[in-house]
Amino acid sequence: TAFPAYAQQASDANNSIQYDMPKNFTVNTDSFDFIRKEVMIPMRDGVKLHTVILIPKTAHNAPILLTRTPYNADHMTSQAESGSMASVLQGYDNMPDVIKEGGYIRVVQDVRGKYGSEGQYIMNKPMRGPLNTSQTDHSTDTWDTIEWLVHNLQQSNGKVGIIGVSYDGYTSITALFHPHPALKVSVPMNPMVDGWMGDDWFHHGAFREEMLSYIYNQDASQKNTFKWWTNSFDNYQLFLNGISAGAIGKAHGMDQIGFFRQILAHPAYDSWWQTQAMDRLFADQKLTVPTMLVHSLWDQEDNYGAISFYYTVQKQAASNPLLWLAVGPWNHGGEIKDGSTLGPVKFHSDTGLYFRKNILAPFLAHYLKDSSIPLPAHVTAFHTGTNEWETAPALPKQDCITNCVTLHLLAHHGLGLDAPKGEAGVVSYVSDPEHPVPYVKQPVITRGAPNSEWDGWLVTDQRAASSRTDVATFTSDVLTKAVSVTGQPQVHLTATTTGTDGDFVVKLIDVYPDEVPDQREMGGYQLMVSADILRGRYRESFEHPKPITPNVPQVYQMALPLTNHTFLPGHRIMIQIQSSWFPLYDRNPQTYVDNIFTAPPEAYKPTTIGIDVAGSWLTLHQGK
Ligand code: PG9
Repeated sequence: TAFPAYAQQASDANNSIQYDMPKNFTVNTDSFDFIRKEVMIPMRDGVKLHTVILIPKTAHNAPILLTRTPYNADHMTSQAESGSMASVLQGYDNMPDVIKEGGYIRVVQDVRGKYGSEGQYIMNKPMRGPLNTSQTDHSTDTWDTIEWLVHNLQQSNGKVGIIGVSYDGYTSITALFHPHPALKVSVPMNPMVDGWMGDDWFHHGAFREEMLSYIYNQDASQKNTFKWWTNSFDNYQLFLNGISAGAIGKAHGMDQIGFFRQILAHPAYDSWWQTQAMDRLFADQKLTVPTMLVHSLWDQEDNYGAISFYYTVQKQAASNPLLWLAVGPWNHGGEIKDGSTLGPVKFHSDTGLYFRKNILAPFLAHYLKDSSIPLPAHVTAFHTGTNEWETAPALPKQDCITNCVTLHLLAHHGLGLDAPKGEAGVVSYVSDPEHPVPYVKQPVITRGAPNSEWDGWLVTDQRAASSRTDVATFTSDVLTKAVSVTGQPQVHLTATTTGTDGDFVVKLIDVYPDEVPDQREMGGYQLMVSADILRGRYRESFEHPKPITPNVPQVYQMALPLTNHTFLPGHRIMIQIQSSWFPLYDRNPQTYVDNIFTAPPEAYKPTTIGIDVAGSWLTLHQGK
């Protein structure tokens, strides 16, 4: 026979049948430009973590780029049927241009309990402390992994960088707690930092119902075998029919999932959430590893974390020499892709490539390869509207004291840049939970499913909302000169409601001229540049919710996500206010109940909202 060894391996001694599959197939990698290894790295408690290592065949004295992920290390390192490292490393967390050109050894590890790793998965595993009295957390797992890598990869120079988007940005932050000495750099990109305050699970107390499918897929099984199902093509209908997020989760059997049960038990910002918010936890740590945070201006998932973590570290020292920030006009993780456009918005250059080539690559190379390579500026941010990169030694302070731009709401739906001239007035609308304001046009298709608008919804045209009677709009005159703003818009809203609870969504919008000759489809476009939601019961305390007294004016304050934008001459500035953003956020019944996750159908009642314009404004820093 032609292949006696294989034939023997694949046959059964007890009969004459020849089987097809060898016991261990060996890939012929002669023509590959890398060596692939799969190892089970032991942690201090004996649990072994599945780790994929790609080593360029030319590697000698090469640094290591590590990612720790719940998203399948095998899949993330085999994106193409190819023997080229740059081809197999496409996609999530992988910047093949940076990795290949830099000659890095690429290491991707499954976190505990996901895919090939042993142990138990916990969605947001608390760091060791009151909520985790075991001997391990993500920081110890990173430490143990780095210890193994630097002792077992002879081709390495003993220097490790950790990098990743979102969840893997969160694990890059956990690596900064008691870091291994070989960890020379961390790059948390769009990291999940505080799941209650402004990242994946809630924003200021409003629950992100669209994330139920994510929790189901990630947490029902180790290898995401069970996929979220729905009998409604339109999530708007699914979540409307299901009443509360708690009831919908239960109807999907999600009360079997520990993280879902925790969410139901912790609707407010209690110590359970506070003691796992990475920014709060890091407040009493010291940044000892050079770190570059990466933030996207239109991040549909984690538009809070990077900036909040940045300010936490900045508070420890006036200008921290080990802290960098890169901000670009991307969606969640968009910095690793072509960043020339986002939806219909054009930036006139590939901002993703610019970031990787001019900011990320030299930063990594400086600390991992050659300290003579110049470092980028501590803050590099893309300015939208004018479409230019800007650099600065630090971000402006969160609150604006001097050189501020204040946008005042005016009666009759106006918006003024100057202090209102004693103009009092109330703008009212009816918020009906039976007809909540959709966050994208229907049908609302599940995140990740074909034709879902999820990835780009923050740049969708807001005209669909401003034409509704339950969205209050305030619009400036046509601008005769540019208005440049930067920072986190600070919202100060004074409003009444006829209910005892209610949500307030505030959106800052750039209204394009009626005609845009070089891009006609942008004529009159309403581009949201920053927006967020506040659940009214938390207006005085995130930890201790309180009913609203009907018909008595109350102040609602929140900081919106970072913007860095110029409203150009010929454009108008708009603020939209509404009381639902559905089904991105679960509906507020508008009648105070102890736990909205279990609100009964009869609690959902229409209310009339009155915005007191004299007591309502939004403040930003003046931009460059
Ligand atoms: N935004 C996703 C996530 C991060 C952390 C926790 C849960 C979800 C992600 O893209 O990884």
